[in-house]
Amino acid sequence: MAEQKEKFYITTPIYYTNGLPHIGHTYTTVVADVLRRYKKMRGYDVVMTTGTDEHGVNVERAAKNAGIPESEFVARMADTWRALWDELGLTADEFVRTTDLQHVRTVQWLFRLCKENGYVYKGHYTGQYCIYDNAYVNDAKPGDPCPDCGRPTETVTEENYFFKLSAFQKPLLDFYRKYPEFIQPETRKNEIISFVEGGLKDLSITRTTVRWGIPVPGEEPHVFYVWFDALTAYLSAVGGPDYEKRGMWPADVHLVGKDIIRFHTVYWPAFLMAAMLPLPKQVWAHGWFLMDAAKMSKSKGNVVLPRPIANMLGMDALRYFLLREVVFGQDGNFSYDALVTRYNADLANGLGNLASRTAAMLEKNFAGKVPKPGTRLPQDDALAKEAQGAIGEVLERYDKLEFARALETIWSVIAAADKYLTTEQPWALGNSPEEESRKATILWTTAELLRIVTALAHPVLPDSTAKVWKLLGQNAAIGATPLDGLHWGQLAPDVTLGKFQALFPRVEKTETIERIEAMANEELNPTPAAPASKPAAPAASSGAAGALAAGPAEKIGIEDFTKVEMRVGQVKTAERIVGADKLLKLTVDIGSEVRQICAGIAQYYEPESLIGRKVVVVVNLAPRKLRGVESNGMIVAASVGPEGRPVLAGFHEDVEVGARLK
Ligand code: ME8
Repeated sequence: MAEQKEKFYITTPIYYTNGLPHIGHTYTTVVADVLRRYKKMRGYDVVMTTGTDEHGVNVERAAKNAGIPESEFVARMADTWRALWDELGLTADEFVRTTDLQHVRTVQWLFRLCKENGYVYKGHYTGQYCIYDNAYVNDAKPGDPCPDCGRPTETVTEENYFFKLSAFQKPLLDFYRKYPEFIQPETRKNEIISFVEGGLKDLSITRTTVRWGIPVPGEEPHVFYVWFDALTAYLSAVGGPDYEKRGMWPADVHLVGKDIIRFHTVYWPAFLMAAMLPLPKQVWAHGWFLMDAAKMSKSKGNVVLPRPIANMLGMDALRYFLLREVVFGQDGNFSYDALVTRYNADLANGLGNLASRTAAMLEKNFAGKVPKPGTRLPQDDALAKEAQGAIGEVLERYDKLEFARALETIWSVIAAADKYLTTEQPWALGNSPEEESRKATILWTTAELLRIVTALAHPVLPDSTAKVWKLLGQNAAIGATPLDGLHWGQLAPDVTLGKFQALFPRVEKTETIERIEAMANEELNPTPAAPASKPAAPAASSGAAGALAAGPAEKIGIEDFTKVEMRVGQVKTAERIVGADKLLKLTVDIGSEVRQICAGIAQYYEPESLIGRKVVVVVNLAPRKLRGVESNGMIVAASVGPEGRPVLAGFHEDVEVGARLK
């Protein structure tokens, strides 16, 4: 009889649908995917859930702005999120939407259980409310303005259902004590314990002022308020009221960012205790990826998108960077510079180089087959010992979600192999039987080491390790390789190697970053449709100077032309941007204001030569960031010659700064 596998249930937060996925959301989802792959390789029956949080005033508002019904708006957004995860290879087993019928039923069922057990009562909620935005303003005092529209808030009282959170202070503290591993990392645990020790207030869990939500049965117009609805998604994803049939609940780990830890470690266990349902085993709150030392947000214009990075360097590179760069649990800065540096150093030079060297040497010396090793020398044994020792260490680190350290260990084994090859110099050996035998031992040892690091790195680098696996002639799927059975010495001689496929070609940093940024800008501010209608005037901003399709552009009407607002500007200051060879940072007076604009002209214009010069500026272009520097507008230039040398547009007569071009 087949052995019953142990289950492992992982969740990511369900993400809000009023925005698009950025690197922060990608981070949590990547970690969930890594854990999912890892646990599978450890023999677990794994389910990973992600999804979308689709109710609330923000969605009501966004749908209204888009001029479509809420249901259509959220359906489109859910499709966008799901499609992006699929494109990035982050395929969850369950994708839960809070508008799914199963979820609606589960929320209503959980509410009924809490109510039947005496933990829900009707009361009145008083808060500051913005009648223009139809939203409560948390933490506002009477008279405070609405943070969104700035108009004064009003004090409003409405009937709500309340959850008796206050009754759970002691049960929660007892629970944290009994299960010390419930809140991770440790530092967050202390924070939550002192919050709960400070006393818990009952929680309003329904609203009558919100329309777009799950109705409280028989109690219309009450709808469930955000967290009672959202948290329940973890349960509805694996069966809802019938969770026992699926056998996945309770969750083994809820992965979340530190922003929402309180909801997961205080509200959620309290709701479940009230309903007498099993509690999740662990909540793991990681830190934030910051951009320019601030949390990413679309309104700040500092979001980093995953797709351009995946397109340029491959998704494996992004996964590796996210997990290797920052200790899981801590905050970290995102920088393209660091991303490309790691890519070249660790992936191109590290794993990629070891794989290609090994393949080339085996091809040349052993006709593309794994050789049979001869007599081992102490240095071969030492390397074997190091690789074997790493196996247990890496598994232990993955188990503790210490991804950076797991990768560090794997990469130290790769470094040891590089050193071994440099010392042993198999390429310098001749063709005598002794030397052939020595060569066979060295190359078998290297190939075996490569097999081990490949299996260990697979959860983080699924695509590239699958290629190395095939290269090593391993036919079984790498993802199904049991890590518990992995040990030194399993590489059978005589196996025919597969075809070598390049893994991580080295890239040039400046150019790569510029291309990633250009793709990101295009994704954030798409050029309006019509492929033939590339800008008619070559643009010197954003490093996109030149590169224009030469053919005739599609005709546009005057109304299209007048959409582009061009004005005479005068350059006030100009300087180079460190690390960006092609860009200059300018400040330009456009009459009404002085703008900062980046222009891709650094290779052709000395900054000093531009000061005082009158240029043509497209002033109504959405602001964007280039190499982390805000660019608010675009300078017009002709694109000359095959390399598209930018030549700035100018005037032969004196023109007034700020004059509009028509
Ligand atoms: O809070 N760095 O959804 P959300 C790291 N719908 N992680 C980040 C991040 C950053 N800069 N930005 C976002 C919600 N995240 C609720 C959740 S769950 C029942 C309901 C990740 O779209 C991180 O996991 O605002 C964070 O907790 C989550 O996205 C917030 O996603």
